[in-house]
Amino acid sequence: LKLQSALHQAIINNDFYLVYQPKIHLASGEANGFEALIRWYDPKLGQISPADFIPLAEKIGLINDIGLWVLQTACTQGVNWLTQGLQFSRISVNVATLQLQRNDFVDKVREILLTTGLPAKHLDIEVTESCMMNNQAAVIKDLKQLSAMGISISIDDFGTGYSSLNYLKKLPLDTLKIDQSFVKNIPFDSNNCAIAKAVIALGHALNLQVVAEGVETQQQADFLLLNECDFAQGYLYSKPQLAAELSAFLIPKS
Ligand code: G
Ligand code: G
Ligand code: MN
Ligand code: NA
Repeated sequence: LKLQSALHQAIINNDFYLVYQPKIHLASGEANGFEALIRWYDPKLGQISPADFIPLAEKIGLINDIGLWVLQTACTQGVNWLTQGLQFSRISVNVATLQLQRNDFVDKVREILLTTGLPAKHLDIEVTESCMMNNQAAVIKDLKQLSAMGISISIDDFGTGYSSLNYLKKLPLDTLKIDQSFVKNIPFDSNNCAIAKAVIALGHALNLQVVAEGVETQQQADFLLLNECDFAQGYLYSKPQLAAELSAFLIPKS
């Protein structure tokens, strides 16, 4: 309950901020895109993880406001980088299932792109398998509209959800993200090695790009590159950081 009222207050006070984690192209070592991740620092409660407050925000009906703030802030950051002549392919924004399932979601995204001025080709949205739990047809239709606008769609935490592989052929996906639980202890965990290889092959067979999450060691990166994974994200390259700290990963336009 304390957290609940603090969360209400945090929205009013605008106590959130975003950090960004680069996605590294394994073959070239260059940063490609960035995933935006929300952070909340409360003066009394300290740093609260989104793993704790995002589910709460979903439960108490605040996820839409928070999610739109994230989208707006990430798009504004993207425009700032472009204005400074800093290149990146896309900024990825996590979209909660309840936010995606609202019938005004596509309109809101379109509005935010218009008001911030971020070209749709610089935006990626990350959805989870749970987005297919209810209103499948409506979600598919919305994602197709977003895709037609030029936004790319990533499936996050792949393999951890409730779903069958059914949605992989139904959704207009561009990227598949291997959940970090399957990247852990590669190359020593033979089950994870087998799963990672299979997911990379599956993604490529479906013409999707594959991102591995939670890459912490060079050995993991070597294994992933050898097995033709396209991109990697993780502490080996960078923890999620404030935009101002990411200049090493942003290439000035020549
Ligand atoms: O960044 P971190 O590992 O602390 O994130 C914990 C969880 O919170 C992850 O599942 C991540 O996807 C989720 N998360 C982080 N930022 C956002 C956000 O802006 N929106 C949503 N819906 N989830 C987020
Ligand atoms: O659910 P999602 O994949 O969006 O969550 C990503 C989360 O993983 C973020 O909260 C981020 O802070 C965390 N993260 C990013 N890189 C690493 C890493 O190399 N190791 C671990 N353990 N967590 C990571
Ligand atoms: Mn994510
Ligand atoms: Na994940």
